[in-house]
Amino acid sequence: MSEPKLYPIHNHLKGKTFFTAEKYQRFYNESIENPEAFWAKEACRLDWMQPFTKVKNTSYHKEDFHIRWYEDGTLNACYNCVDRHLKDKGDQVAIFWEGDNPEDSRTITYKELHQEISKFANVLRMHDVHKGDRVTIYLPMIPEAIIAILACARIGAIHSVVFAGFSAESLEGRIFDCDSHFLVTADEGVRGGKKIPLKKNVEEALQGKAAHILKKMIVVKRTGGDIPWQEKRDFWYHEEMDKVAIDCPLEEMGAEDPLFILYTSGSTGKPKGVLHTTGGYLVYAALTHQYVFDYHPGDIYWCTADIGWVTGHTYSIYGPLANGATIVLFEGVPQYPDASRFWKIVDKYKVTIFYTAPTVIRSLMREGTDFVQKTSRASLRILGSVGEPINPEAWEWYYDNVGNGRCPIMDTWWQTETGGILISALPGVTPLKPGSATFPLFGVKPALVNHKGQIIENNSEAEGNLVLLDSWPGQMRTVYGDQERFIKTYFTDFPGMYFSGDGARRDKEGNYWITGRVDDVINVSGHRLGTAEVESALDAHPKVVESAVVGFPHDIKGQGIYAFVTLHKKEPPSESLRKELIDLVRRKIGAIATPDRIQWASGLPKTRSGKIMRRILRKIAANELETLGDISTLADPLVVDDLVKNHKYTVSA
Ligand code: 6R9
Repeated sequence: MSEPKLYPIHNHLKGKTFFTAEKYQRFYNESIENPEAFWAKEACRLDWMQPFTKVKNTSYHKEDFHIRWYEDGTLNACYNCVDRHLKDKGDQVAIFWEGDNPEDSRTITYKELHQEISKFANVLRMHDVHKGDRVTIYLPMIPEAIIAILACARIGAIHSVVFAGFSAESLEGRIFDCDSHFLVTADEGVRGGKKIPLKKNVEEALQGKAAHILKKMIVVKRTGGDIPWQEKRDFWYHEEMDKVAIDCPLEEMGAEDPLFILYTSGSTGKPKGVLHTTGGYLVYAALTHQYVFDYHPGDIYWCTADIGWVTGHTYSIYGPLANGATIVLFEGVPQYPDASRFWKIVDKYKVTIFYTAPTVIRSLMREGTDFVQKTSRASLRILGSVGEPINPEAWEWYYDNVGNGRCPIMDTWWQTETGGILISALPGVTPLKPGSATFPLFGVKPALVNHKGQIIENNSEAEGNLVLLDSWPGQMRTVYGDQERFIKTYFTDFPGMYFSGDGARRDKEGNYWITGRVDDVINVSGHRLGTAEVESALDAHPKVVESAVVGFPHDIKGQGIYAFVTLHKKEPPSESLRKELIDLVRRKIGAIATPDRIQWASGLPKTRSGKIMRRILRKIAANELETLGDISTLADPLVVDDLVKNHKYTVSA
């Protein structure tokens, strides 16, 4: 591999950022040598009701497995994100909301946000929602989404946000899994000028096993479109908000009380309910938001992630609001009305910190630089990237065109499970290498291990499975309702360590380069999908015998979805069947899971013990037909000839 280009620290940032290289090193060493002292000090950034006396109490060992941070402290996350700012920042804008239509916007101050949250928290209580209850939130990117999330936090209810792009069936599974009696949705969402039938999806979700679980819902009127309605079960947001008082007392929460559940895909079975708790998560969210983005009062901060993903939780809501920031919340898409929309929003609100995903950058790159160049973007200071490895071409385009060569890019590596960023550059500290997430943050101890779980020598060049050797406060605590699955998924392949499921390389300076998932998870436009989920959707079609799904390199999405499908003998493949299968997957999971390619397969390559050899399928999907590797262990090696032949037709289809 050729040496990557190095981007030194910008002169204009020197002396102005929280950290210098020397200070980072000192802090990092302290955090590793004495985590107790480091995390005790850092927790003071929050307001606690009862101060904690214990800081870290964690063990990754099977016999005595536990993860607890600040366990005897109490606090309220909503208080920390809103109430405590009222004294000095009541009139400061908390949210600049920009609608899908450029003419729609709302400005909400901290004082107003506090009132709305308090009222909605009272609405929840009026409907019998209390501490520990699970509330499903299925909302588009409107202020009510943040209001609902923080209202749950205020009364100690556990929110489970379901991405508004997920289908009725995905929603049903998530309501069922966490036994959620209460839901908040909108009549319809609006994105790119199109309406999304949210309430209708909810109705459909309630046709099946979730029907007897969900008792009530609140509906925000966003478009006023026609929707199904059931008296006594469905309530309008605006009507309920008129019935309640403005004051809402806070629930005192233990640091280890659950804050939220967020479902994410793994390599096996149904999505897992990742559970985060209150104290450690919020300390970690606030710290990483402040340091990674060098956040200072006065910054206008915009993270484009949807609230349905973890980035939307930690870096659109909890982190920035805990730090008293002014945030931008955008309802729409980057290409509507045209491909300069993001940069127009940057200019309109004078955004200084901008955080997005590589797939967005690649899709805008395709539209050309004119759309960028016709805007100023002079306000920008720091750029961020998250969700998947950023390829150097996209990095350079982002850096040169969006940031005009003035703004460092923080390539941030983390996961739903980690709660916050673990590996990232820091402004003013790290020279940048396009495509590398660079160095670990404070308290984070990454290592690379071989397949036996042996650590590949520290601090030298290496490649292997990315693990973390010790706990950090933002770490997930369990899979909701399934502690065994939690331990099995993350702490069993390599005992005594947290296994991320990612592979990585470390260069001789110690920079980490994430190479992607090493399990059966694919990353489509920065969103995680388990191949097993897509397969089980395809297999549900009566004409399908079995299927195997793999990722393949995709110019815009990073990875595309390639499905090999075997039909019953008497069923001929057809264009209409291909469409039916695509529709089926969209209906069962959502549009993000749409297969890009479906290849008809007379058989799948299996070992004699019946295991599908995905390695071979990945090669075929990627069109690397010359390097299929050893196929002699297959039960029927001839299957491969057939697949290779058919691949040609699939790609040209
Ligand atoms: C935050 C988020 C996590 C997976 C993760 C990895 C990939 C995220 C990345 C990255 C390379 C980065 N990933 N950030 N890969 N460089 N900067 O995306 O959470 O949806 O749970 O996905 O995304 O593969 O394991 P989540």
